Amino acid sequence: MFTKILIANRGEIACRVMETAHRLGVKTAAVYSDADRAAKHVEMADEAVHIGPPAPAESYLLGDRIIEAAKATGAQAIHPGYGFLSENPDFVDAVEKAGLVFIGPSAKAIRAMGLKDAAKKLMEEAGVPVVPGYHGAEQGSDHLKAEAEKIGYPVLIKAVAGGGGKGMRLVEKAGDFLDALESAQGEAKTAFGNADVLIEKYITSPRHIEVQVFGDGSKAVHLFERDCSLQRRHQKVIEEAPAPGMTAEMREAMGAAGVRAAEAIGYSGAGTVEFIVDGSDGLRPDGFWFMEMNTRLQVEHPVTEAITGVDLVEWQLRVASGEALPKAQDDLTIKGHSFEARLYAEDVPKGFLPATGTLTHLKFPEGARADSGVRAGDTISPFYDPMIAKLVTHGPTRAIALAQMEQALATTEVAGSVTNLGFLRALTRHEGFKAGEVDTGLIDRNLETLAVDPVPCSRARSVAALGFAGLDRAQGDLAGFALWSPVAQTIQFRFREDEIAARVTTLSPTRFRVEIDEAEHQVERVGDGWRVDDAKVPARVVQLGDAVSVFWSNGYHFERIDPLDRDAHASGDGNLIEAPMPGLVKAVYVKAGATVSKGDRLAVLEAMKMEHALLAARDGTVAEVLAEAGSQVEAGAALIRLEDAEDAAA
Ligand code: MV4
Repeated sequence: MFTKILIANRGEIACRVMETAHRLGVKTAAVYSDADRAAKHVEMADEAVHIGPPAPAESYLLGDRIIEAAKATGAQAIHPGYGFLSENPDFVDAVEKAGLVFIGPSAKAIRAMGLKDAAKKLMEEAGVPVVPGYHGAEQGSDHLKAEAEKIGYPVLIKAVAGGGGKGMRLVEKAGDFLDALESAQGEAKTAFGNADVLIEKYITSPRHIEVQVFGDGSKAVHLFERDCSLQRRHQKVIEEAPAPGMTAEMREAMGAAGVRAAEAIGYSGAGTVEFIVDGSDGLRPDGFWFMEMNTRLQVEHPVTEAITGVDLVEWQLRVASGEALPKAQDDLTIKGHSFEARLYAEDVPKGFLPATGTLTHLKFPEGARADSGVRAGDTISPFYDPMIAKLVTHGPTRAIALAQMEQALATTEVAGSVTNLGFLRALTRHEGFKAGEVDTGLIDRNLETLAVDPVPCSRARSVAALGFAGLDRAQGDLAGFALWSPVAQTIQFRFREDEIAARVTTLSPTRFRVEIDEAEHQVERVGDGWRVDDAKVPARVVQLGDAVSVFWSNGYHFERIDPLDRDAHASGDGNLIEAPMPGLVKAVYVKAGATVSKGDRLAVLEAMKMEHALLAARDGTVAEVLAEAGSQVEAGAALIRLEDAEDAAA
């Protein structure tokens, strides 16, 4: 076994790898960017090396820097995690050239799976079922069209260098083929520098089922399947293992195909063979086809760990250091069912916009595994994936594991950023999902009901009012005396745009009457919990500065209204141009003193791979430019301040 490894990654996966390394007595070295100086993965590591500015291209993607860091710390091996350099064969070559071990497959195995057409051909030769279609070298449009004809419409055109749906076009009929081909080739050329495509029969109701494999460089075993069909725009949302509806026969066939795929390329370490499955008519042993192989440890590996009892990172370290595969196929069995939900800082009602913010309060549930790279007080920055945690449950049956997940989500507490918790919880309550009817279209078909953020009822608002009044916890003896008299106070606060006024009357040190909106509630503090109108309720109050969060199945976040501040708030006259989302300021077109008219372009923000023009909301004069081109800004950051032309003149 290694004595020290370097983890070429950040966030939850860096922490996950270190946890196992430390358990095995292996020392760890972390790398970090400027944005991660105080990050959890740096704190957890035995030592840490600074590698550059926040942008991944200047830090976590700098292979040579990272190899230098490994040598400087005396690490013998590098664990790449997922993303960043994990599937870069040139990095693997460089690691080995430096005399270090890459904890993962060979560069050759990664290259073999890099291009879809070559991978498909290889898999076909290895006896792995592939989607019927054309994946040859001849790329003339007439030839491709004839091949599409042979396959039969509808067909799917895919970029051979593609991934994640890029360069993919669905063609329903022959008349649309040439236009779709041209557009797919154009996108592929721009995105990957390679315009080649392949053509496949279109599977109309696909499920995504993947097989976890593990190789020693010649032999491989599989650790059964995961179902990752609950996706949105190719982003996985909830994964599970095993796959609902899987039969013993089909599992046997898919597992064997996964092992053949891994052995065909001399695979070493943890890998995943992705299959597309036709879910239109139940699962059949002849109804699955190879899509691609991911030559890394995947985000969703914990569900496999839960049902097999195997620590996949432990296996990675043992096999990379020269040990044999820890278990034979016959020694691997499935126990129970597991779900993973990906908790993100994102604004679901605004179209799943990535969010940023400082997590002023963070509490993970009991009874679930939480893999996280952040702690309370940490910031979700715009530089990296905004994942807060992966929550994983494991129960004896699918229904129990899903109920555990619903409970885990209902008792997860996050303040300081919007999250997808409500969306995840709505999914766990969806009848179709509960019945195991998973497919890749489920989320889009139900988006309207899944993506609404719940609004707190007057009972939750009453509890919030007590939080603002400081009555959510026991008062000191002296204060307690004063509160015995039935004093009343009025408290004003806000839920988003909604202004709330509550009248709180203290009936005893622990009992209150709250008049709020059109309602009146009796609220009583009982130990750490609450009774509202004589029913015990699972509410928790967290007060942070001028904010109160009530966690009651969902998290509701309220702000105090400062009466002195009201006027400033009320005058929303468009004086301040703010960043509508986190992003990069691409250009600023005005200087202080400039006269602008309503609708003028003042600046451009690049976010989510698109450019957003920021316009003047009214006529005026630029009082202040607060951002410069090239700077990274958070949502809500003030960029430009306007003032009335008269004010400026005065
Ligand atoms: C397909 C398909 C239907 N038929 N191939 C999407 C991403 C890329 N890895 C492959 N993808 C698909 N390939 C054929 N022949 C449907 C998809 C697809 C999909 C696949 C898995 C999970 C989610 C998906 C969402 C939309 C489309």
